Amino acid sequence: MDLPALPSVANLPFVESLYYAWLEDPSSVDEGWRRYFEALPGTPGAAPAPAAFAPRRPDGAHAVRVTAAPTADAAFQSKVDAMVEAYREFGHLRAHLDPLGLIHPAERFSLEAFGLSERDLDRPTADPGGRGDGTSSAGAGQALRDLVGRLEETYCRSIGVELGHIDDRELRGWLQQRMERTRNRLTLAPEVRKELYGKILEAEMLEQFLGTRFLGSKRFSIEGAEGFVALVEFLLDRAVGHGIRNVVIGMAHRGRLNVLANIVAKPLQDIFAEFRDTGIVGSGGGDVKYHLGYSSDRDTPDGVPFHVSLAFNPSHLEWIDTVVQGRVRAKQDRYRDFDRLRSMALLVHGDASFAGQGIVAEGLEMSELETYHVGGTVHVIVNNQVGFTTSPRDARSTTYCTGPARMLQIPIFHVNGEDMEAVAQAVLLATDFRQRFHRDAVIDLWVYRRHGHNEGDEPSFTQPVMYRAISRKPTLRQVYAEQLVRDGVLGPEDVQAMASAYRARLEEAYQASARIAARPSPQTMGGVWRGYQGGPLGRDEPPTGVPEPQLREAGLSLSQVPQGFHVHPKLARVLEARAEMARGHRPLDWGMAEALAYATLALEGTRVRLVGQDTRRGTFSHRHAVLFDHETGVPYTPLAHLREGQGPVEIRDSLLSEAAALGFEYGYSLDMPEGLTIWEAQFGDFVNSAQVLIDQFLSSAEAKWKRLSGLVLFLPHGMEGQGPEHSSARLERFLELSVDDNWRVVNLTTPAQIFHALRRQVVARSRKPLVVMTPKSLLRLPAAVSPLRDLAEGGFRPILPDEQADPSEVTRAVLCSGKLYYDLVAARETMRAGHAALIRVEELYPLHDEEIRNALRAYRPGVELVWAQEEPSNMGAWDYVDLHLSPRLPSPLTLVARPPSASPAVGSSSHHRLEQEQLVRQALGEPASRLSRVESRAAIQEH
Ligand SMILES: Cc1ncc(C[n+]2csc(CCOP(=O)(O)OP(=O)(O)O)c2C)c(N)n1
Ligand SMILES: [Mg+2]
Repeated sequence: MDLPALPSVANLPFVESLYYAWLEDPSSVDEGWRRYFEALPGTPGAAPAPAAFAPRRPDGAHAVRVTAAPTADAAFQSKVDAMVEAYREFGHLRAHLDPLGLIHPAERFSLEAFGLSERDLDRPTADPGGRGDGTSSAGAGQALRDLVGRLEETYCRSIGVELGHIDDRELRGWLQQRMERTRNRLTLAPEVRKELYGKILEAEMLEQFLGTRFLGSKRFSIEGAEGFVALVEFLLDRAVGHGIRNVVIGMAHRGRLNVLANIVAKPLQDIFAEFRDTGIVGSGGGDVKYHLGYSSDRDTPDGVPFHVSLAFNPSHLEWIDTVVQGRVRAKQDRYRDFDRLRSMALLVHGDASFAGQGIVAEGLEMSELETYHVGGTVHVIVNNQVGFTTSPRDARSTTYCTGPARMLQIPIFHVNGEDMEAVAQAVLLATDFRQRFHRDAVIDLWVYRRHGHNEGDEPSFTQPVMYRAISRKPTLRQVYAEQLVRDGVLGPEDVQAMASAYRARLEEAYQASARIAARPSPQTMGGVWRGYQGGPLGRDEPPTGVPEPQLREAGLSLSQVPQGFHVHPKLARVLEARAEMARGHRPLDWGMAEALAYATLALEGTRVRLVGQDTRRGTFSHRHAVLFDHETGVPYTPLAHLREGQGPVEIRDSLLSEAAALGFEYGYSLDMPEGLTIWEAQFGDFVNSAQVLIDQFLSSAEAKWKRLSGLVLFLPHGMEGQGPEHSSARLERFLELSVDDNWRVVNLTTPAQIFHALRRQVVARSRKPLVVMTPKSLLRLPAAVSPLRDLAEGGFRPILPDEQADPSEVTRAVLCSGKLYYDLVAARETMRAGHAALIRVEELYPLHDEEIRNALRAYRPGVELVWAQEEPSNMGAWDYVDLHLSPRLPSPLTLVARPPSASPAVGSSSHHRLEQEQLVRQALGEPASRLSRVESRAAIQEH
């Protein structure tokens, strides 16, 4: 008999009862259980005094621990055990975390609560670590009094640790042991204390310098949390010790300037020059100084450079999180760091943001998924106990601001930000935990905010009590200096000398900044970005065709599976069709052309990463990029097995998130310019869940931060009678944001076009995001196919002129984009409307007006011009086309569209069909019939 399930928290009582039954009479339990118990260490056959069962699963999932049947001493010990567990689980409530002393720790545990009393204090306790399960080390054989003292120190001093939510015993055991052995205290060497003090000093002095020299300028001071800068420094040192060679820091406003200057070594004079704000900003407009990123190399003992980047960020606080993680994943992939131990993300959060912004929870949920794994992220919350003017009681429902992190099997260290030894211990535990278990860890740094939210803000309007306490507090620099002098680490003259030296640096940089005439431009085109370009896009299309023999070979490998693989019967036909397409016996559909784009790029060595909801199969079942053995369920990705040495191909399903998921892929594209990185929405309608990524990053990163991205967005779009929420990717919004060649927006009609558009993303030297309105019904439309030849020749075609219409008959030229074209072609056929030419605008941005005019030259002058779209007239491309294309056409452009509407589509599919028929008739210039919800109006020609 197989075991019903491995022991887990859920079935522990059941397993224990079986165990005792087995001890009494081995034959009373099933054979499977018998074998299991017999195999346990220390329990050979006969009944031993059971200690504990070591964790049996390599992943450390729940192991069983069974204690002996109670005796007099055992009864005492079990009370002690209960007390130990209480300290481990609830000790954090009693920790002294608040440097302001306004939040009072909970009452001390009473011995009586555990059935113990003062009289027991000198009784020896058993070593909880002696159980052999490696889960405890609270102290060997010590008296209860000493044990309580040790637990108080470990769990209730300046570090409160949350472990109660971790049900994986290996993780818990490791953490407990690390903390209990050391009493959660780290003795720092004098040089380290001095180094930490140096950072605290720099943090405070920089803020004060900025505050006096640039009075009233916003800088989102870190004062009150100066220990944070020392924490980051200590963490980076620790990271170097672990062999980490890349850290990407993501953080919002608070303390960014300090991290820029004192951690990533952005030259002080450049920062000051930005404060002086003289001169005109360069192209794009740039961004405020506290949003800019910077990176630099640090020296390491082994001479291998250690690269630290602070990512740029928009004001939107936590939205940078998964962008940073995506960057780290790309670095890990590039350097083949598959253990994900040499590059690390450090995310710095605000207390209010961490609790309030849902993207945090999305990001945490991603952390253990193979698609998004980065080997664990260290999170630091600069918990100044306020968000702008909002107090914690209005900012969250959870006990701590770290509440969302409790869903993961990771430790949360709450630490008093004024106890530097405790801060260092928390950093040590967090980084060691990350390196050891490849999981996230959270440090909640309890500090305060010395001033208002920004420097012009008066905080005592809303937090009078807190600010009275703050005004009485000496700075951490003062407190720590006194401590170090008291401990003989520094002399008073050293303290003075360190301050003078930094003041001199500040002064010198300030003078130098006066000589900087132009605002420094961000340096972003180095490293892996060398050779790529942003700025204006040429209108010449690079050749992206691939010779037919190569297409054929790639196509045939796509239709093959390994020996013994059981293909789903329905997919066998799909694979056969693909083979026929590859042989040129049948034209290519969209799915095949898309797959060939990936395959040919991979064969050229390009890395391909495509992630989205249900992307492996494809929402519309067109892709089947990953096949599942019909018998075993084992997946197989033909694209990843084209030949030795090909570029890696990752096609993965995302978690059900748009915001965090898109952020991650965007981040990936920032560090993988040579790859093809694609994020796919389930339906384009859902992309607005990630609107911040579109507005703040994709469309404007080049303008603000000079950071390029070649990310592709697949957004299924088209009116197909599926109702208001399954019709529109809001093309109009992308077009509204289109300017200065900031990206490309396409709405394609043929398989060859997606093939070339995807290849162009890699083949071209320019890197711009590509927004693709992808098809739904076209995936299966027999007319929407391309011959293999079209993939072999030429490149992407922004405009597809009408190759069927007889120019001499044409009196009306209909410009359109996307799937409506096929409806128009079919109607033209049935209605014998040969007078209408159909010109497809495949790339809407950048606009190819010259090519459109060229296409129109085939027809007689004065031909009637129509823009036809299936979207309501207040949506789709019309406003954009009217504004940017109409003035560049030889005659007025008339609109045919659905009438303006608050929602993108009707909720009835038959109503949709009627509307569509009507729309098509009108576009072709046929009289409208009864039902006229379709709008036709002339655009006002401006010239
Ligand atoms: C998405 C978003 N909403 C609101 C704001 C405005 N805002 C900026 S900082 C802030 C408070 C943040 O508090 P917290 O996370 O605790 O960070 P702190 O400023 O205290 O360091 C708010 C509400 C913003 N920048 N972005
Ligand atoms: Mg805050």
